[in-house]
Amino acid sequence: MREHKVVVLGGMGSGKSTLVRSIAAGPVVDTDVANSDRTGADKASTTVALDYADIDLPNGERLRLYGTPGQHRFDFLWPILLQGARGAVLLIDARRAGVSAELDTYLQALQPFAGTLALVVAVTHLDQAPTAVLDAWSEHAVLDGQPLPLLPLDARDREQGLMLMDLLMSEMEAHALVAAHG
Ligand SMILES: Nc1nc2c(ncn2[C@@H]2O[C@H](COP(=O)(O)OP(=O)(O)OP(=O)(O)O)[C@@H](O)[C@H]2O)c(=O)[nH]1
Ligand SMILES: [Mg+2]
Repeated sequence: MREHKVVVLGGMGSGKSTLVRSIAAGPVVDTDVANSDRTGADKASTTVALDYADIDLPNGERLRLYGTPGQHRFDFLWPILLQGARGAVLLIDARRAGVSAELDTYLQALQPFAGTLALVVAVTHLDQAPTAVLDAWSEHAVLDGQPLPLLPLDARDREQGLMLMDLLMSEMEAHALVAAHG
């Protein structure tokens, strides 16, 4: 069986823990505590170390899925969690002001991983952001000069989560081919 380590990145409240739980549909390790940072995101709990789930996909492959904490004081953790990962999902909350700038910041930070990491951008909370402009944001979804897939996602929806993982795995395969053959 093939195993893939996949990391979920993104700001506070973008839906990282929710996505891990939706896809797992079973036991999940989480480290959520009561959220005292209501300016960061107005929700009851926040992740302080990681989310983790082992997932057997319908296609017979196994995912080791890691969600990162979104609070900036934990930024030091995500390069650690990215070690050995070949795929990552970046969640962007459509309700935030300055989505394009947020994308630029994340992708700049991910630049050192570009050679080994396949990346997909998923925009969440679109139902709560009537003025969202996906096309404009897509133009910012570029890593190492290559356009990245950017798609809408409701992190609560298991089917959408599984489709996202499917897409990520084809990106990982394409990445591996390029790495092997130049
Ligand atoms: N309406 C709506 N709610 C969503 C969507 N995606 C996720 N949510 C909700 O938004 C919240 C996201 O919370 P978490 O999953 O804890 O977010 P997180 O990214 O893990 O946050 P931190 O751990 O604090 O960094 C949950 O209440 C989800 O149910 C969406 O597309 N639409
Ligand atoms: Mg979380």
